[in-house]
Amino acid sequence: MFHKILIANRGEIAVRVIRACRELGVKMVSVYSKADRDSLHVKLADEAICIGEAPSGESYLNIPAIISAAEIADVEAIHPGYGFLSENTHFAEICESCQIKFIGPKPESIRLAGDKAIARATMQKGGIPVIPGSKGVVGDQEEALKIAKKFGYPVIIKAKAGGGGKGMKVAHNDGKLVNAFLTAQAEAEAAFGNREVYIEKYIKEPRHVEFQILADEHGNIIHLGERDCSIQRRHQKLLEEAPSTSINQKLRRKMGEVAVKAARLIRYENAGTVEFLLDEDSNFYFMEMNTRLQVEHPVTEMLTGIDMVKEQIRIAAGEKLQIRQDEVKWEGAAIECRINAEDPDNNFLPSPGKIETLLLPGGPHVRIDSHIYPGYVIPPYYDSMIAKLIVHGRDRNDAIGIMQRALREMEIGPIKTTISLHQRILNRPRFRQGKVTTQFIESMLASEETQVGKKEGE
Ligand code: MV4
Repeated sequence: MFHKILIANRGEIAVRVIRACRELGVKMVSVYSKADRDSLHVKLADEAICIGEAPSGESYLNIPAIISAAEIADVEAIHPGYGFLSENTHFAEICESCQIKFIGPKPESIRLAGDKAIARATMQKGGIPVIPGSKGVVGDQEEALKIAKKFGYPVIIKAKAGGGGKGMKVAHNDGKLVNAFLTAQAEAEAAFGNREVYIEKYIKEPRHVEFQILADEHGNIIHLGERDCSIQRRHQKLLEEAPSTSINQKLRRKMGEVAVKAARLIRYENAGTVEFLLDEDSNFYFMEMNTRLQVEHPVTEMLTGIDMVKEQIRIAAGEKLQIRQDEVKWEGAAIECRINAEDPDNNFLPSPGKIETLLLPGGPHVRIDSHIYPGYVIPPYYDSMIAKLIVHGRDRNDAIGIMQRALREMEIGPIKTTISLHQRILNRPRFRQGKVTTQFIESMLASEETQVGKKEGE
């Protein structure tokens, strides 16, 4: 096992990794920007090193500063958390060349998964179901029209270097396609410095079901089941749950096997997630592979009892997986609500500032992963997520009841948060029925607008 590792992140995930290190008896070093001096990840770590100014480009994305900190602190490994440098092939390579273990997959796996068109082609060649569409990059509008004719409208144009929904365009007919195609190329160029795009058949109202993978460096790969992440707004997940209401045990087994096979195809190591789209007829298609620990990993931890961050560190230290696939057991249901410092009643406007009131829920089956404390000032420079509230119940209804109780106990002020939004989600009949698709939030917000309009006599 490692003696000391560096955590190249901030906020709740840095705290989460510190906790795993502490329990493993591994010393840990935090890095922080000048805006994060008073952060919990600075207080809780064995050592902390300032790496730069507040903007993440000068700190949490500053590779020379992070590598210097790693050298000075004499660590053996770096945990990148999620976001920032966690899926940066170049960073993983630099760690390797400095003989610092990157706690994650090999650079080549990050590169293969990061290029969405290559990932798709690799999976298709390996027999993984992918959404019907172009073989690879579509070069011009004539080719785009041909592809659309072949697969039928609607189609979706996606950036090769994209992911997370950036630079996607849907087209419903030939007339709209050309403009959508050119716009997608221009947006891809602006966002990723790469104008290459590919085309797929558009799946209406899909569900987002992702499988958690663990892979050691000895060729053992297992899956820890799925998470349903359909409840998102503008590609930002808000609430995640497991098990998914849209798959049964038979489909779970099938999709799990496919996810493991997908991981094997890119020689995957460490923790990763295989994202699928599920259509109305329960057809599933590979969408993307995320080569990092995800925000919503606690949902899986609650169901399986496996500490995924400890597993990540053990794997990176060269240990073999201790759990076989047939030993993975899922119990009950878990839900995670992301508490963001945003105003859900004002277009999700960020709401940074000082936390004056803080009442956190507790009691049976309630978990909070957070870096906030009374008096903490949420800086305006970073992601607005300030806490994750995770509950575990005997079944889905039980979990919903516990979550409602926990949300009621929770008080954060005077800043605005998404607590009230989650209460609204949990009260929706469609949510109760488990009828969740990626359109859920949009339709909920739209129908609430009409309700308000009626009440106010508009
Ligand atoms: C799609 C799709 C429908 N059809 N691809 C969004 C994020 C990126 N990973 C891919 N995404 C989608 N790809 C086809 N062929 C719908 C989405 C999509 C979506 C997917 C998962 C979760 C939420 C979403 C919200 C809108 C669109």
